[in-house]
Amino acid sequence: MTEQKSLSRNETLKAGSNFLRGTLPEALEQQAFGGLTEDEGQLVKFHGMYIQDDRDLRPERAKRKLDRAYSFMARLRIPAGILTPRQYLAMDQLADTYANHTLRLTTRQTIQFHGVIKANLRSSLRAIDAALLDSIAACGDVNRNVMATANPFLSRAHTEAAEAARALSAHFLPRTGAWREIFIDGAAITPPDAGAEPEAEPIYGPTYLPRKFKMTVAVPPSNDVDVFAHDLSFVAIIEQDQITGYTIIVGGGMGASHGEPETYPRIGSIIGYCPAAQLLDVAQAILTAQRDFGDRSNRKHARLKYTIDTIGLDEFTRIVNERLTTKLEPARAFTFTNNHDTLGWAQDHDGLHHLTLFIENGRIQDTETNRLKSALASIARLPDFIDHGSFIFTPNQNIIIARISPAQRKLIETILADHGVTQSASPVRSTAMACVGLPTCGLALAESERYLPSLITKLEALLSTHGLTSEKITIRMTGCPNGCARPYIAEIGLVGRNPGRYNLLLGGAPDGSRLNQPHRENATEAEILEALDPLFARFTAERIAHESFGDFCNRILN
Ligand code: SRM
Ligand code: SF4
Repeated sequence: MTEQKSLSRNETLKAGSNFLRGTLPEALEQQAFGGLTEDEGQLVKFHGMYIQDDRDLRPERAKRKLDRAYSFMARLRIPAGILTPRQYLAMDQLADTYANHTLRLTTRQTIQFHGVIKANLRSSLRAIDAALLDSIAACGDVNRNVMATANPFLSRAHTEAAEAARALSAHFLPRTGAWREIFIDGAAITPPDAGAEPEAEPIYGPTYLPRKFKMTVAVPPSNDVDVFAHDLSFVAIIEQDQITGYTIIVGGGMGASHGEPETYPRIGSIIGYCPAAQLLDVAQAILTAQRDFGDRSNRKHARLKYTIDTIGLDEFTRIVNERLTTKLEPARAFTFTNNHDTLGWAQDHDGLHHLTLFIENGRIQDTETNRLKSALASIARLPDFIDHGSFIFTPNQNIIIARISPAQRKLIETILADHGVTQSASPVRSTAMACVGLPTCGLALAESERYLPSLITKLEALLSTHGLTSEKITIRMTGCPNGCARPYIAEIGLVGRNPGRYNLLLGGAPDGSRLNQPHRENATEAEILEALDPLFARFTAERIAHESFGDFCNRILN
């Protein structure tokens, strides 16, 4: 007899929430309290928002017996990361009017706003809606923002990949009207008319998925989306610049908890190939298999990676095939060269120019010396560009200013230079990523975004002493083991353990296809540099031709 486990609290919450409404409408009316209850905090995620507080202010406020300094983080849903300049300008404006004057590009090709107080939440969402954007399903137990290899304008295959990402996003969008009702219309929720069609979620059902679900579409040879880190990835198989089908990867995931070996990062497994026309059917078969077989009793064991490891990859593939009219074919081969962005200028077949601009850890803001936010807004407003250009967010937290006419290329360079925006980061800095971490992330154990730049400066100096200045080594840092900057597939991964201390992991592949391995635990900055110094020396002396640092570490340490 199989053991009957009790459902996790979130399952009961979802089931009783009237399709994700719960008490959110009432909560938004209560302005005296800037936060939400625990249950409301869980539900609001499905609508793309998190309740947070400024952790820098916690000690002082606690001393003064004040509530935490609550505010919301709002995350947009932007499949394939593409905005028009007008949409970008609306979001730039929103950051100033309702948020903390910054836009935060994420590792999933979208934007987050931080510091939105409850009184401004509806106005912010209405500004997002007016720009024909939304935050539906940007968080929560649903299909999240779908990524595609950046820049649909580079080739026909790239365009098709972005279209595939949009189709997947639309197909798996929750059908509940809760987002519009609560945040846009702001109407009090009334019970449905007796005669009205009852609301339904045809794909998800009333309890949605056991946990978040993430999809990507990749166009080789770029693995910028990191196909092996997500629940479901489609790798384009291309013939004559057209996507004919996809090799399918399932069960990747990064999240883990310190000291809990039953939680772990996992590299996705290849399970087959499907023709391009079968994309949505295959995605639905896989997502619904996870819906039906995922663990709904333990949220720490509820991602697809655990479902697959529990029932076995062959059995999972059998379940998926059972749900398809045409079975998966054997996987087709693909090759990735790297998982980072190629910064700088590129030209497309129409003679238009594209600038991939490095944004350190994805934070778009103005500082005294670098007025990046103003520069991007000025570029967005340029005549002609405003009507024909695009902004594309990359999975590596950078931005592509796309479809620039040859006449405007020089002008854009001048605008950037006049605003102090440098385009020359060192190789190691330009491929590095840090998650948000402190002060907004409630789960951070150590600094991340605010600290990585200064550590990179020290690593640049160290690399220079070993003659490795031009070496591209992927470094990714997170403030906790949840893995938001995908650190477990970096050549050098740094995972926050305690304030000022990180686990150092080494040996990821430069194309993102291999997990790195623990090298030092709970290390201070000095210990991290001390551990890397002799390895850089050995790398210089002992590397095999063209060997990357990640491959070298994997060879000598494991
Ligand atoms: Fe993440 C939770 C930020 C990409 C794995 N992530 C969070 C929260 C919402 C903290 C929370 O739950 O209270 C963070 C908000 C911080 C803040 O103040 O903004 C947060 N995650 C981010 C972003 C903004 C990091 C960044 O610097 O770009 C990324 C937003 C992506 C997006 O636009 O949707 C982000 N998170 C990721 C990724 C990478 C990816 O998706 O490609 C991962 C690893 C891949 C994966 O899912 O396995 C990731 N985030 C997590 C987890 C661990 C999930 C797990 O399976 O254990 C959590 C914690 C959780 O869900 O319980 C988490
Ligand atoms: Fe927060 Fe941890 Fe994600 Fe960083 S990795 S944003 S600290 S949850």
